[in-house]
Amino acid sequence: MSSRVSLTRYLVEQQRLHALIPANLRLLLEVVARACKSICQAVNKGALGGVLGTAHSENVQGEIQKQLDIIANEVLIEANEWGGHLAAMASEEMDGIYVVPNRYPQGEYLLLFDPLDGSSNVDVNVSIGTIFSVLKKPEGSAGVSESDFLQPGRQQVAAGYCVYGPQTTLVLTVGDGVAVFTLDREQGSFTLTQENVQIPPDTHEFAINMSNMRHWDTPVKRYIDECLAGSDGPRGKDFNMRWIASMVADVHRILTRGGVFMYPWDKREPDKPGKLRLMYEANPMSWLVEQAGGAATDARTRILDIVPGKLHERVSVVLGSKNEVERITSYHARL
Ligand code: AHM
Ligand code: MG
Repeated sequence: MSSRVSLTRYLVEQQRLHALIPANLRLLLEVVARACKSICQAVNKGALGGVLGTAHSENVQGEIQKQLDIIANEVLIEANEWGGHLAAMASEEMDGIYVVPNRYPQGEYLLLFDPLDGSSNVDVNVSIGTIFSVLKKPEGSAGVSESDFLQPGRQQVAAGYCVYGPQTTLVLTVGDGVAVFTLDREQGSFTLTQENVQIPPDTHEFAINMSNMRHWDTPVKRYIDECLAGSDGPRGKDFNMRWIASMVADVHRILTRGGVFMYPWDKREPDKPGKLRLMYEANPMSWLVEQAGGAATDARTRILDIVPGKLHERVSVVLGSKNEVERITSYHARL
């Protein structure tokens, strides 16, 4: 058992080796992990906890909130507000930023999260998860405001997700590769189960919501048509398709065995750049994927270079195995 590495030990040793995890960032990551354990318990109770179903409210994006969306959001806020490591938080489930109350010390970090991604899957018992991104509050700014959050994803200092599936798995990067921790339910602790995750550059698996096909832009349709043509088509090989409708679960599969995930702009809502949110969905996932040797673009440019204009900004997403992402991006460039 002595060879088991807990999340705490991993963070301490990474700081010793690479100096990327100062004490307050370690505290932040441990608190987020603890909050994920609480969310996991609420998710696991399901109908027994009386937590399934809608909350009969809408979030700022006009989406119907599930009871578990609200519970997960509260768990993350309550866990993080008192530690002195944060200046403010932002969430898919809150209109504006949540500034750490005056009764607690203010820290130097900003935390963004999607408390329960894929929550349309909650009631049907399919994997869902929590996505998070950590930024540093810009130096010299007095107080904290929404504009402090509007930094490109390449400035993240930590990012990760926790997937609540057959196993509960926390996946983390601080800019030195991707590490995976599995929740040991008996011990109640996250244990390191994989380091240096690598996404193979080539794949024969794609993930997209095919029901939107008639709304896609020409390059997206071309790419998928070529995949579907299989060994008889220009790609000369057969492709497989997966779509879980939980970004965490789809990205976790890609980190595990490769693949490409797309949620592109489409003609249903032409004024919106895409469905997924840049700051607490696309940015953390893009950094994880890049850290694992993959690539992530909005079909034209690197997602991590996009400077957000607002907190809940949406973006088109293409991420995963590098050669496929580059191919899809090049199809768009030729337009
Ligand atoms: P959510 O954050 O409200 O759960 O929405 C994001 C989810 C992603 O996890 C997933 O990739 C996508 O929405 C699925 O969308 P669709 O139902 O259009 O297939
Ligand atoms: Mg989401």
